[in-house]
Formats: sequence, structure tokens, C-alpha cells
Amino acid sequence: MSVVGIDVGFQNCYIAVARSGGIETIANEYSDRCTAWVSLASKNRTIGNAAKGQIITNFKNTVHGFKKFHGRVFDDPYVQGEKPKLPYSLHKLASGNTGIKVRYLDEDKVFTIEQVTAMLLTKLKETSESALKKPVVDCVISVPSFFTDAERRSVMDATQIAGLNCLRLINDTTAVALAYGIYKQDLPTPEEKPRNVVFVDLGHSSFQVSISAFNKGKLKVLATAFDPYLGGRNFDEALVDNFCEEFKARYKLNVRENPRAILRLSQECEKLKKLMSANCSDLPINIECFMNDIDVTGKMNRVQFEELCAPFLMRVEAPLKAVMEQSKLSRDEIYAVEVVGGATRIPSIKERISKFFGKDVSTTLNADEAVARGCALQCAIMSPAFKVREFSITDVVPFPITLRWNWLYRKKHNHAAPFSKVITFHKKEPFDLEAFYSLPQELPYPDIRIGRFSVQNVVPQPDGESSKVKAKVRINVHGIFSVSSASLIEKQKGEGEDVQMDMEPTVQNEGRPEDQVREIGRVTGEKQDPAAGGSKPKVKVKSTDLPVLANIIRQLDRGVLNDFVEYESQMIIQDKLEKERNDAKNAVEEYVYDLRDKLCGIYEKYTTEEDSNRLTMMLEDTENWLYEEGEDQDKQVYVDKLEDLKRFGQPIQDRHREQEDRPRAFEEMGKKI
Ligand code: ATP
Ligand code: K
Ligand code: MG
Repeated sequence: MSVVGIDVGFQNCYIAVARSGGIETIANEYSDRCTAWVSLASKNRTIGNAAKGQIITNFKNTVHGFKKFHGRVFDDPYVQGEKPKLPYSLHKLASGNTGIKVRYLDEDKVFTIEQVTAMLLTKLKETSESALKKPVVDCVISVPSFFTDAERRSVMDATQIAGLNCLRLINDTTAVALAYGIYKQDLPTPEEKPRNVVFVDLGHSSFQVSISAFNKGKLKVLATAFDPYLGGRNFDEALVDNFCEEFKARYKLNVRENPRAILRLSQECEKLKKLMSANCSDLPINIECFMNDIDVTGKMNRVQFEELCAPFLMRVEAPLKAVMEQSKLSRDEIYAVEVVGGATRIPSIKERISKFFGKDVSTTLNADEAVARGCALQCAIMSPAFKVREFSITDVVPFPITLRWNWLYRKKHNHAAPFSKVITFHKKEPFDLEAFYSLPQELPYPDIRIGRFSVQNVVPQPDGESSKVKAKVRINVHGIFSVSSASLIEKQKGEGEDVQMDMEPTVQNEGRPEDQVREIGRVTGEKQDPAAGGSKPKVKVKSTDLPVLANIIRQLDRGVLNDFVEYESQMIIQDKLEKERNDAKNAVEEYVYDLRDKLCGIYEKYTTEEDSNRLTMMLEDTENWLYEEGEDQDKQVYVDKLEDLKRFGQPIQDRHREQEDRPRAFEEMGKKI
């Protein structure tokens, strides 16, 4: 069983795994991070850091910045706002959701956002598998705390397409809180006042703040606040805007019209931004052959940068204020302010946070890896195969939810999660429950609906009266809402009284329409007193599970989801075949160069001049062939080619090896004697 935590960032993804020695982050072939880029091409996909190399040559089919398209319709203002900035095309799906249009395998293809994220997850899965040297299925994945039901369900679908079993979607700042708390030896005991810590995560696309209260063995999230649209990318964009104008004035270049130039400029601006975090003085930006063969240069210093980005810097305070207000804590009740996320390295961001709280910010956690480490810790806690200190987490759902039937049931802000509650109805026929977010102004997109849950098979009592129906409303471990089960309650003949029971059904086979008799509990006509003795009469009730049909807003059709699972595995095979084909081709190329070198070197005395000349000719032919008709052949063609060459090359190599081994063999013998 794998214990893996994945931080799927807007820009950077990190993987942490549990090994016997503890939690460690793992590297792919390039670095410890995996860039959230996916590039589609005529023969394969390139995912992660390598995809970044494709942006200049294949920018229309190289997808990035897609994290926040989850759960969003194409007409969503955020999606429409992003569209003109992207080098690739967005597409309105039949469902109204956002799709991504690219050329793949020489065909026009539209992928759903779930499929694109699944591609990224496939890469992350493979990276973890090659580090752990075993299959990876179970994992914990982070999402922003402000992700709604639709967004979370969409991410869950992506994990399924990638063949992962996500044990929990955990909020970014909650993962960080876990990474902070689990190793602390000096947390207050459960009876003592908790230690309150603020966690701030400013990533590439969003700003999240939360306050957690820690006691030994547990943490409780008290409040969370955010600016879902503030992140490092805003600072890059401000720099890009600035230099676009400057280059227009100085070089008469219309950079905005050239997507490739914009991509290059963005990369250079990001580098400049990072340099400015460590440096106050003027720093240069130089791009050779930028457009129309013109080299461009510019410069900026930190003061100018802060002035340029003032509108974004100003937005740092609001979520800090909101989180404090919700928690009802005073500033002196805050033990520490821990900051993570790449963009918290901007000095004036740190200054603003520290000024607000009246204390220095702490950077004791690894700013890049803390989220992934927290995910891996959560996975370790949930995994029976791994021994780890118990640590319980109570999280919150930031947005209030309303459930509508004939009256409204409303959940308040920062409701604890996971959570479940049984609601009792009196009905004669099937009925619908509609769930939606209560406060449109707080939601990151305009559509407040969550879904409709139809409670089916409800019938009146034999005497024609309404039946009692109990529905279980739940926020699960992923932070996703549902009416998870319902049952029809009938009293067994003539016993006891009709009593409101606000407790959970004892058996948990949700939604399965089978009859069963259950003992729900000791029930009296008065308020229940668990301490009271056994003199009360027992009431037997019959509870019949009722099917609940869920109609979730914007969710992928389940049949389509299964097709996507299948299609993803086909694409994985395609990538694998293409890789093998390329490896076979490279093997021919390498053999040619290697043998040619050695023929004029160490192999010289193991072959005749005639053989050597003939082989050299063959190698030259093969090299030319590789650049012409051999450029793009099936794997087997390269394998055969290599065999051909080896038929002549191998005997020479063998003679050389024999000669080399002989003296060594004598030496060995000498030692024995
Ligand atoms: P999100 O959390 O929004 O999904 P993410 O997790 O991918 O995004 P991070 O990896 O935490 O984001 O941070 C990336 C951002 O941090 C980028 O904008 C990057 O330019 C910025 N960044 C990294 N190092 C520095 C630095 N030294 N100075 C300024 N900004 C930096
Ligand atoms: K990240
Ligand atoms: Mg992040």
C-alpha cells in the first residue's frame, strides 16, 4: 500500500512519500518539483518539466494554468477572463463546462479539465512509482480551501481517471497545519488552552489563510479566509504589462500580438521578480532575438516593482482581517504566523503580514514542500500499513450551504468537516432536496447550485398518513456535500410512541434498497437520558433504505468518466510505445557514434583494415539514414537495424574484451598461487 501525498499546484506540484525513515519529498528526472504543464503532440504527450520545453515550438498544444477551470462553466467570468491570456484554446463542452482544445495524434481533440489534470496526475503517479519501486494507488491530494463542491468533485474525477485512489482531498493550509503540528512535542494537553497558529499560503494563483488550534494529538481549524485570485502570477503579469508598454515605446514592438513572445517575456519576468526578492538594486532583463530579430533590454528595482504591484500588495490584508474576525481571537492569542508558498518570498508580502499581526512571520516549514508533506502525513495516518502518531483533524467548510424542501436548513460559515446529520421528514411521496450555497457574494463563481437529491420510493403509511423519512446529510472527508442515504421508518405494531430521533442510523450500507429491521435505540416519550436505567420500554422499528438519486451540478457523467479512465490508459500505452520507439532509435544512433570512435581507437588492432573500412561505410550510411527515411520508423525497424550493425561490430568487440580479460585472469590466478 502506497503512502503518497501530492500537492497539485497551479504552477508547481510536489510529491511526498512516507518511507521508514519518515516523510520525504521525491524528485523526478529534473528536480524536486513537477511543473503543472501538459504538452500534446502528434505521437505522444509530454508532461511536467519537459513540457515547458515545448512551449516555444508547440505553444498551441501546451497546456498550463488550468487548475482553476475545475467545476467551472465555459461562460464563467473567470474562464472568460483567462481565455485571451492563454496560448491554447478553450472550448465550450456540451455540458457547458470548460474544455481544452488541442491537436493530439494529428487530430483535433477536446479534453475535459478532468482529463488534463488526470494527465498531470499520471505523471506524478509514475514519478512516485519509480521512486518507491512499487505501484502507487492510494494517495492524499491537496486542494485550495475555497474549492467548492463542484471543484472538488471534478478533482476527484481526475484522480479516478489517473487510476489513483484519493483517500482524502485535504485543504492546502490544513495540510500545512498537520505538517506543523504532528512533530511538535510541546503542544498543550487537551485540557489546556490550545495553541493558535496562523498559516498563510501565497502560491502562484491564490492566497489562503487559516487559523488552527492545536492540542496534543489534534488540530481544529477555527477559520479560513482567502483571495482566490491573488498569487505570484499577478506580479508576473504586472511586469509583463510594464515591459510590453516599454518595448512598444522603445522598439515599436507589438508584443501582445505574439503569443510566443509573451510566453518568453513571462518567463523572464518571473525570473526578474524572484531576483528582486533578494536584491534592492536595479536588475536587468535581456531577451535576445525577441521579435523581428530585435534584442530587447530593460531594468527594474524593488521600489519600482512594489509601486507597480501596489494594487496587489493592498489585497494581502483583507483575508488576514477576515480570518481573525471569524476566529474571534485577539492578536496576542496568536502563537505564531507560519508562511508557505513560493510568493511569500516577496519581501513586502512578508512585511505586510508581519505588520498586521505585530510579530515576525515564521518560516520554519519548507515553503515549497510543506503542503505535500502534510498530504503524505495524512495518507500515513489513514493507511493501515503505516505506523504514525495519531493526529485528528477537524476542518471547516467555508461557504454556508442551504438545503431546500419546504423550509430551509442552513449550515453556517466554517461548519466543521467532516460532518453528518440526520434530518427527519414526514412525507407521503418521493421528494427532492435541493442543495445550494447560501451566499452568492462569497462564492468564487456565479452558480450557487450544488445539486438535487431525489429521495425515492417514499410511500404513505398503511393508514394513509405520512411516513417518517430520515435523510442523512453529509460533508465527507473530501469536503464534498451530499444527501448520502435515506430511510423510511415504520414502527413495529403497537409498541411505544412516536418519537423524534436525532441520531444516526446504526447500520451504514448507504443507499442500498433492501429491507431490514433495525434496533435504532432506546426510545422514550421524554428526552433521552443515557444514564437512566433499563426500565424504559424498547421500541422495535423497521427501517427501509430508500434510494437517493443524486443529480450533481456540472459533474461528469459517470459513463463518460469510465470512458475517460479507459482512454487515459490508452494514452499511457501510446506514450510508452513512443518512448520505446525513441529509445530504439537512440540506441542505433549511440551505437553508430560509439563504434565509429572505437574503430579508430581501441578496436583498431582487432580488425582488418578491409573490415574496418566496410563497417565505417555502414555506419556512415546508417547515420544518413537516421536523418532521412530512418527519421520516423517503427520500433522494430530500429531494432533490426541495430542487429545488422551488431553482426559486424560484435565480433570485434568480443575479441577486444577477450584480450582485456586475459591479463586480469592471470592476475587472479597469480593471487591464488
Ligand atoms: P497555487 O498554490 O496557487 O496552486 P503553486 O502551489 O503552484 O500555486 P507555489 O509553488 O507555492 O505555487 O509558488 C509559485 C509562485 O511563487 C510563483 O509565482 C513563483 O514565481 C513565486 N516565487 C517563487 N520563488 C519566489 C521568490 N524568490 N520571489 C518571489 N516569488 C517567488
Ligand atoms: K505548490
Ligand atoms: Mg500551492
